Amino acid sequence: MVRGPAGAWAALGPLLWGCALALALPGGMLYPRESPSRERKSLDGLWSFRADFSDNRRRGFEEQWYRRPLRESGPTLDMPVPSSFNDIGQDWRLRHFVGWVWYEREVTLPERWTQDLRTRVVLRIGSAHSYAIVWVNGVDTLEHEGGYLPFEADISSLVQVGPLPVHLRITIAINNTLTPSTLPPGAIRYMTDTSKYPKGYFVQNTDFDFFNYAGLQRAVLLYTTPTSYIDDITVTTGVQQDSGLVNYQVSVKCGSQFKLEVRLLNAENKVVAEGTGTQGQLKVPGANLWWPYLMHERPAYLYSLEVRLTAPTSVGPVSDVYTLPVGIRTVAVTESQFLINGKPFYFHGVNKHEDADIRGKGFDWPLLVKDFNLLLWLGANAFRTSHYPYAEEVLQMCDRYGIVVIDECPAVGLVLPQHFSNTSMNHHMRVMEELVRRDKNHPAVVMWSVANEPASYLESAGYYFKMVITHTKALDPSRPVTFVTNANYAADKGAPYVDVICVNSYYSWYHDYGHLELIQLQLGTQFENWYKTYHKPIIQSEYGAETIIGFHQDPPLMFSEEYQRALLEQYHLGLDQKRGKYVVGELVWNFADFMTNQSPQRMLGNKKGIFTRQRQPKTAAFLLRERYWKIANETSQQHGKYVHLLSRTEKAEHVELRSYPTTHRLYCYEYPCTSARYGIGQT
Ligand code: GCB
Repeated sequence: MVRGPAGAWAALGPLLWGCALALALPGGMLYPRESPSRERKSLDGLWSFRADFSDNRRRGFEEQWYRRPLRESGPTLDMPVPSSFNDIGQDWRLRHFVGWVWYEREVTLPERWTQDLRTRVVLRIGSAHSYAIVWVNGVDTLEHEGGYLPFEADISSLVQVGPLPVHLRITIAINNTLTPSTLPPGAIRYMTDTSKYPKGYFVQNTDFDFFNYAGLQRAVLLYTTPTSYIDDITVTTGVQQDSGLVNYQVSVKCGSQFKLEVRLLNAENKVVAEGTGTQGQLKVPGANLWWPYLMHERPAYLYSLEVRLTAPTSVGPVSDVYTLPVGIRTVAVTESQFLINGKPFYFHGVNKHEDADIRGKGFDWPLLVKDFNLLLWLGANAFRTSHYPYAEEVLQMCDRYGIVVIDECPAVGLVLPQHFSNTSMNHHMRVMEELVRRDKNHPAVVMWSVANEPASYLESAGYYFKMVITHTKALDPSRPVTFVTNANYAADKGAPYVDVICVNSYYSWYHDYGHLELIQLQLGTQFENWYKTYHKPIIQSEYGAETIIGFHQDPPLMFSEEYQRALLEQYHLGLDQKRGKYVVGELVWNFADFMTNQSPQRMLGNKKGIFTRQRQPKTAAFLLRERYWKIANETSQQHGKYVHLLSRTEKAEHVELRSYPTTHRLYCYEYPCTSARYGIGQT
């Protein structure tokens, strides 16, 4: 849906997104879940690994390393999966390596998987940054371009080959080279001055501010389905009076004879609605809606959609069962509001990165749970997946905890005219197809972001973003679409096509350094200019200051904790003047310090986190915590009930809290006390 002129938009009032999705990709990409008909075998753990340090980086292909075990073609390293390979070893050449790296793992399959011809065996790779080729027992099986989305192949014909136990050798070659048409883009630069550089010396240049970690950074697994199977499910939801509506569309891979049954179960496992056939609408009277964290006393309510396919096949009847978590909620945008379930929603949250010591961008459960505990502690209700799609498990956590997501594709660093070529655009659209296909069913995802800080003032960017955004809306008419801009409001060629203006600014940081007193004025001007031009809701999608934990300076100086705090405070004063008018959110840059390329501007990475890379709070974290709980208290449906935790004793049955506006005694009925687990009583 492309938005018309602001006037016409205003006349239409809030628009609910809610039609069915139309995906261009041939198959589905359901998250591999176990069910009575589906099994999983994790391939996480140690893989054999080798980086191809040959001059042309092609020795692996020339010597066909995939034809036999990797150890036979040379020395290998142990490499943990999931993990980025960069920070694991002691070899600096590996940390900065650009080119092909080779992973290999041998697996023995359960006998049933190889003998039962009604079983389909699938190899699924959560992500491989950035281009990957996969061989199974030396057979070229799969290729994928793009570093942050899953891909998979049906390998049944390779494993169902006879009566013997089947050992699989999975070889994956991954190339982290970025080109002008990859997302993100980059370029290899050969240094030809032989007085300074050895022959053939090259570097990879990028225009984004995070380290280009690479490797098998997410789960790799094998899973099974029956040969007749549920290929994809698409759910959109709506609300009609007090009933929830769940529209479903199921695609199956099987013959023309099949039965499809659909049941919706509530959180107590009771069936609340049933249907048959590949599409339909389930009506749930008195539905519990999916509400964001702190917006409702029961946030993040999830139903389960159980889909059962039964089909006759040549080897007897098979049935396939897949259960999808479903949150019933609506999303809408007016000219000044972002509505969830028809109520104004204010994004008070963070921008994140997938980033940590040692593992780089490797998925890690302890880190993920820690991050969510910090988000809950902070009173954050939202984040943006800056600047690429995050692991699927992250979005599942958001669904479960009610953390609202702006889901961003890896289009960051599009700053040159060639980044807006037709080749780039086609790839960009393809990535949006893969992203929407993967994340369309997450209630937490409320908006797509197609890019971060592109050179949207370029003439070619207008057509480019018109096409990419129109395509994304066609893929998913149920959600608004944006991109995050730092262009001048009068010059931005992409802004006419977005539903929400997301604007980044770094007043008193990248300009007028040290002049905190200018922030309110400059921020006010920024908001007014954007609003008077577009009459669309605005999110301050980045703001922040580089801060070294433990650096103190009062009066505040740049890089000290006091300066970060003071800068944030000035932004907050500016935000408060427009909050409730047309500014609908604020996302601080950044949740935690993160690694970047080395440069004189970055001291062991970007230090704008309110937490360190090790997730310890800087002074600013406490400031934001005060603010977010206060905003939650003012804006939630439980007006006045949310409280800000001031202290707690370790084994507290109750904890003393200050609420806004009164003091409450909070009873923690589950330890540890997270805000979601408090019962509130008035003192
Ligand atoms: C930005 C970018 C982000 C950077 C940040 C910074 O505008 O979107 O990727 O890390 O500024 O700290 O400079």
